[in-house]
Amino acid sequence: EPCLVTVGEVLATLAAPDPGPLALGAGLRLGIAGAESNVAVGISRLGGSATWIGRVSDDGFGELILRELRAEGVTAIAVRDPAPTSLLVKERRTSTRSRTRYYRTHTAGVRLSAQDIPEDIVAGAAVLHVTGITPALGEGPAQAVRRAVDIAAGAGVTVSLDINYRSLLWSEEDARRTLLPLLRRSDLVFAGPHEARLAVPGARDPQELARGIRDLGPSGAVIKLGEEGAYALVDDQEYRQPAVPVRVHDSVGAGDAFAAGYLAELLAGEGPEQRLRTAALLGAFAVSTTGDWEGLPRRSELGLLDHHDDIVR
Ligand code: KDG
Repeated sequence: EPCLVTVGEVLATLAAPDPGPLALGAGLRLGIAGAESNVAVGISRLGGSATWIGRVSDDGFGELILRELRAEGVTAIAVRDPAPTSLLVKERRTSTRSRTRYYRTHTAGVRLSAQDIPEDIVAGAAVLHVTGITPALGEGPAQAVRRAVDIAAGAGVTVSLDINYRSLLWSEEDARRTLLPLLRRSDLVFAGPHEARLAVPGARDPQELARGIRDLGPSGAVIKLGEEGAYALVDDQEYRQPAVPVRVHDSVGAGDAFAAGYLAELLAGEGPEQRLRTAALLGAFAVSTTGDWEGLPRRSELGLLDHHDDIVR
């Protein structure tokens, strides 16, 4: 069975369910999230096979992470580490404005190193998916991602990169310097327009951005345009995918969901049109539900957003 392998960090999330300042003693809901594990869960929900590689603390949050991944059918190849789990705190400052903060120094996930990457697992995958978040976590995680890409490229495994720029983690200059060499060795790149401009500074529109990425090496470039859908250039063919209209509830995780939909269909042997349709649907599920991955659909639920009535009876 074709499998996707991904490398990254899973964090424990502490999210305020109600709007208002944390300083007033908000209640916090405990969960887990991570760009790469979000993708793995999305693929697994759609019936695909996904393996996540990373470091997991031996604390209670680490146990939660392993239980959740197992419950979602994701194979976790976890190096256990005595350091604590990283935290992502989500404050809902007002009903429409959220603020996030990372507590991510000296934690297990950021101690990931190149030795943690099992060669046989990566070389045996159909797709290796990485994001620009993990290389931002430090030299060890950056080397781990480079090692995974080295193994995959050497074994003819399709390499997928979501640029996923996080300004809280590093500067655009540092991101460009670290991610460009990875991008050049990728087969497929996902990026928003701003992220794509890190690699193709002069480009003005999605077409130019995608062509610019293609000219750096990848045969597939998918530019995510939010409410305007997506523009893709795959093997020199252009594709335009409209977004699925939904009421936005929590937009975090939309990009990961989009990548999961695209990659699940790639694993299933579908062409770019079907990949982009499922990608747009998963993005819509992610933004119209709470949490990064919790609301993602099973295959049998993909038609749910086609219903025009609010309640399916
Ligand atoms: O893409 C969503 C991620 O931002 C979130 O799950 C946490 O991986 C994460 C990060 O480092 O921002």
